[in-house]
Amino acid sequence: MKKISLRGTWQFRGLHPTPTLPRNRRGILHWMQASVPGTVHTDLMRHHRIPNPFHGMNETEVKWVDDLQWQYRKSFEVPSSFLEHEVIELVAEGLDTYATVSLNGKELGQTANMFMTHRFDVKPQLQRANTLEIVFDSPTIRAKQLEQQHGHLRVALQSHRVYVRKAQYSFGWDWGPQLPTSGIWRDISLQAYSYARLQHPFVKVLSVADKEAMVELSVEIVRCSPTPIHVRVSVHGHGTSFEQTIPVSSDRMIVMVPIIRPKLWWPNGLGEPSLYTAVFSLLKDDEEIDVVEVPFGIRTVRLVQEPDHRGKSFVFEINGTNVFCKGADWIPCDSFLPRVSQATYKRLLHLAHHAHMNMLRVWGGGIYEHDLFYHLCDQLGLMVWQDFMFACAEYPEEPWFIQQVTGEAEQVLNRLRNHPSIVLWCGNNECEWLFCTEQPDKSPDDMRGSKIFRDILPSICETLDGTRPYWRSSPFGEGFPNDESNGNHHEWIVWSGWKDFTEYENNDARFITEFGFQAPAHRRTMETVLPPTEKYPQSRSMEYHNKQTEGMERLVRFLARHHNITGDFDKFIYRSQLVQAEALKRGVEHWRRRKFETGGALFWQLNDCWPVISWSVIDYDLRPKAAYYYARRFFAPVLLSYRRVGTTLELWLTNDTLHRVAAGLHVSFRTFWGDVLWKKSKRVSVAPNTSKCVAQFDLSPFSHHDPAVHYFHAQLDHEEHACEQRYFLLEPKHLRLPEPRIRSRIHQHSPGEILLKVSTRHFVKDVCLDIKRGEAFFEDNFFDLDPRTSKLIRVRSNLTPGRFFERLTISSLYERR
Ligand code: BMA
Repeated sequence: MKKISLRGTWQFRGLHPTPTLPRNRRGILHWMQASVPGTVHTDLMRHHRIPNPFHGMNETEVKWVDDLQWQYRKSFEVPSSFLEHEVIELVAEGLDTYATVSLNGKELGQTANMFMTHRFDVKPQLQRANTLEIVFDSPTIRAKQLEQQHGHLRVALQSHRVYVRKAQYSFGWDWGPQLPTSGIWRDISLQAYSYARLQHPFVKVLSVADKEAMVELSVEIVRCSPTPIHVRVSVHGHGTSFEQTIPVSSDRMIVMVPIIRPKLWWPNGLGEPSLYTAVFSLLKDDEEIDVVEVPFGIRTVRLVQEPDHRGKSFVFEINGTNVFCKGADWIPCDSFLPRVSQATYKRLLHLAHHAHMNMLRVWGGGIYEHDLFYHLCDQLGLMVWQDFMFACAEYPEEPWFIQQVTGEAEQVLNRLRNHPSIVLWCGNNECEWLFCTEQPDKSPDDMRGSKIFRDILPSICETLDGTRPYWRSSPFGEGFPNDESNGNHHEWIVWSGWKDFTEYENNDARFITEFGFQAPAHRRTMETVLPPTEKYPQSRSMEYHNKQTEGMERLVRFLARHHNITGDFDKFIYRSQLVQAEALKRGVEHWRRRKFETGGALFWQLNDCWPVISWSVIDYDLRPKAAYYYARRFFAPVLLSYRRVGTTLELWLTNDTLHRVAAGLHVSFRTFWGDVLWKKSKRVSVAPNTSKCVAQFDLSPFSHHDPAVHYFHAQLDHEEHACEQRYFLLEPKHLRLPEPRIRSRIHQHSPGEILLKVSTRHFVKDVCLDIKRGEAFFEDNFFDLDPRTSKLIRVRSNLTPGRFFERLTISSLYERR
């Protein structure tokens, strides 16, 4: 197969001015240079025809953009040899969304689904010199027309969005701006072949045992001539080397391949995510005319739902082992998708891996992610809970819509089913839950669109995959969709329902796919979008960068509950981040103690699509918030945690490893100045993959000590999984912390890496390392330091040690009284 890329420089212009087009913007009706893949908004920004919509409140000023029609065109030449192929197609991997595609003045077709790849036959039209033209209709106007025609459905946020097969968050979400884009958002090329091409390769693992795994390899052959051809199939990796060549006699070819002593794919923390490679080659007289390479993994997945005293369990079993799922929800990385770089995917997923996560949920209001996302998840052992792209609404059931959804789902399955990381297909985000909350007397089946999630999607998953479970919605279960006794659960009483995070400890749900707490982005990230006079907590622009109704009010309420309120910008950000961090910690520690009564805890949300105050733990500029570093500790394979029951303090040890953990546990009661008033040590031991209470003691004897200056400290002495945990008797705002005297020095350095040593005389809480300018990634941060201790922190930075040290700032929680 031959390919000519059509990426790069195009031209674009607006068509048919609408009343909303500002007078001084009429210049956009003339041709300008465009960049493909791209969006209208990013092209307009490059020409200074719109301001950066992320900045200040500019979002409101670019509203006219999505009311217009936009025309894109590219002129190009193709070599005559290319024209000789029997089949020539234009392959658009992503058109956002309502596009009319024409080549040399002849219409090739129209599209209405940004999630699909579109192929157009261009053989009759293609010449040496060509002009390709794509006109995009306004997604907003088209959607509103459809809504008028077919009726208003129950929808959270903008109701017309459900009529468009377009990323739903682009119409605005409670963490994202309203920027419905248009454009050629993924790759576009001409593809030509003679004889045949390959499509839809599938490596299906049929059985797995220690001695042998049986794998079925199949591929479809699209033929355009009867010339004899062959397919060569090979499999490599971990000592396996298989190859077979067979003549093509039908449009689908299947080979069974036994893999001896298979190296299994394991989630992060439980083993290596081993991968094999399958290669399918199409041969005509020994010449390779097409080839596809498929990395794959060998693993089993089962969603265990067994009746028990409380309802039904909800546990992922991978390779026969129950796995407690730890991770977060994933949203699109930008409002303008084509500018998300490979580096961004790598960075975010490596951060998730570094924080001991083993599962991410690709949330249904975004996109089916790029191949790179899934490849990285495969390589890093990050399991993926994959939603189909429907969120918080009823959806149309008209045949034209069902047809769109069917085509889309088939493509998704064909593209993604080879990834071992994907462990579950899920129908949608919160559709049934919202429906049943608003109408308690109705069942999920009464919801418009329910047949998509109940019948259509599961049957496509079964036909085209059949190797992993399908789940109707997140959340879903028997009875009420968000029931705690069975199925999965979203916990939003806390935060959105105004309840404080202590409430998590009363939630005994079986698998948590969402719960969360907001915090602002890093100061420097926020500053990129705040006008110079608005760098204070409650400025208009700052509040504008929180898309939840009463988001700022909640931030202030929970800040006041745990910390001293402050109008200082830095302190406000720092302390709100600490509240978020503590909130997630409380939730996860509780659910991990319940392992496997609860089968997993994924917090809302990992990342952001613009600089914002949101539930994310890594901001738009990829700077981790305090909660990220807390996550790295509360997701660690071995976790110590406290549980307070009346006046008893329990210490729990949660062991996610597949080995018994036996170690010394040392607990003490001390002052912030280092005096130890009481201590106790004992040997504790926890069986593999379990959690248990390993110590408990009565708090009453300690009650005569000043709670503002004393704390409990527990430490597990273990070679590989040492960990510690502190218990404070008061909220942070009421602690009387000593004035910090933190010392730091560079312990060691090598190119790109600095080892920083920080030490303290007195107790310091939530030490925050930062730099004023440039970039540095601190492998650990937002940690406590006990009196007379020090800590080594690895820092990745390209700054020279001198520069780094000059710019280093160290703060901690302390208020002069
Ligand atoms: C859930 C999610 C999202 C939302 C988040 C925060 O409802 O599924 O729709 O952004 O909570 O409110």
